[in-house]
Amino acid sequence: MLVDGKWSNSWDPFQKSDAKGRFVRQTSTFRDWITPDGAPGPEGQRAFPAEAGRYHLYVAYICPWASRTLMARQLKGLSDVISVSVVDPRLGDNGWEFGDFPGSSGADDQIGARFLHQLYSISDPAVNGRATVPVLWDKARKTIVNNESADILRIMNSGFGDLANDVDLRPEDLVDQIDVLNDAIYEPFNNGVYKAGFAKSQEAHNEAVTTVFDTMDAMETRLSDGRDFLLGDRLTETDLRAFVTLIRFDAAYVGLFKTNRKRVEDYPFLQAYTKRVLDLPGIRSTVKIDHIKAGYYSIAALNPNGIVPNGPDLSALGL
Ligand SMILES: N[C@@H](CCC(=O)N[C@@H](CS)C(=O)NCC(=O)O)C(=O)O
Repeated sequence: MLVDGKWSNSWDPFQKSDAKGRFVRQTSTFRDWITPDGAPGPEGQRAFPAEAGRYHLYVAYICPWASRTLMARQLKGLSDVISVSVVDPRLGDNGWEFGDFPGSSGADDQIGARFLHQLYSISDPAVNGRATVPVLWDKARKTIVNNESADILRIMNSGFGDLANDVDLRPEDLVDQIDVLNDAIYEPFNNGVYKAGFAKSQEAHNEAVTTVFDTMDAMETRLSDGRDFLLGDRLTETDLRAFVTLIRFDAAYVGLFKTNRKRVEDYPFLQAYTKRVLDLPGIRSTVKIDHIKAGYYSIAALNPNGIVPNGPDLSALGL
């Protein structure tokens, strides 16, 4: 992690945990915004103007949070407006690295960084904390705009004006429902699988696994009335949030994080929903199962010998 802008090799590979052994995720550091004309963001955030070719997104295909920003970039028609770099899927002693794993982008073409943390310390020479993906980078000012995927999703949804299409992932009339359901999914499910996997006590693991499957059961029930998406017939940011965890579940979490009471494949409505979202235009390009497996199974704290399972068979999803 970064301490006063310097990379420290002694970062805790087991992630942070609280007194009861529960996994704790750190909060994001860079929270500026992008708006069509550079006027402040929706909550008064400092903002920079939308311009084609000015912003760059750093992602890892293994990371659900990075992947949801990649999905929004596709769905909003921003793939020619915002360029992308993909880091190697394996998180090493130096954090995320620009390397030559098949499907990664190779050398960094913005500042010639070897490691992602260099982008953080160039942006803030006194930065503290982990160097996480996704990162939304401003090529003009050579600095990070934002490293919080929830913000980046909203920036892409409404910050690029005419440079983006008019798909609305956060329609005004659904905002309240979106926020309620986002909360019902984030902690118990998106983060819940990590809490299950990185738990340092049986009690913390059991607690997390229960919230994971309670949330999956609730989503299955919600979808069983035949609706296409979680909030009805319109795709919203809530679907992107659910999808990124669902698509990793059988391939990685069931094995590595031990969330093996059931697989997504065992839930008929959730499985069909996962495929429906996967089949939306552009979305398959954001899902790389080889990166997901290589990345998660390289977490030495959970898998010391680094063995990557051969399966599972994901052909029902066309993967
Ligand atoms: N709040 C961040 C969390 C992102 C995050 O935790 N990314 C993970 C990968 S999934 C990461 O980069 N971890 C590197 C590390 O912890 O050192 C967001 O949603 O954008």
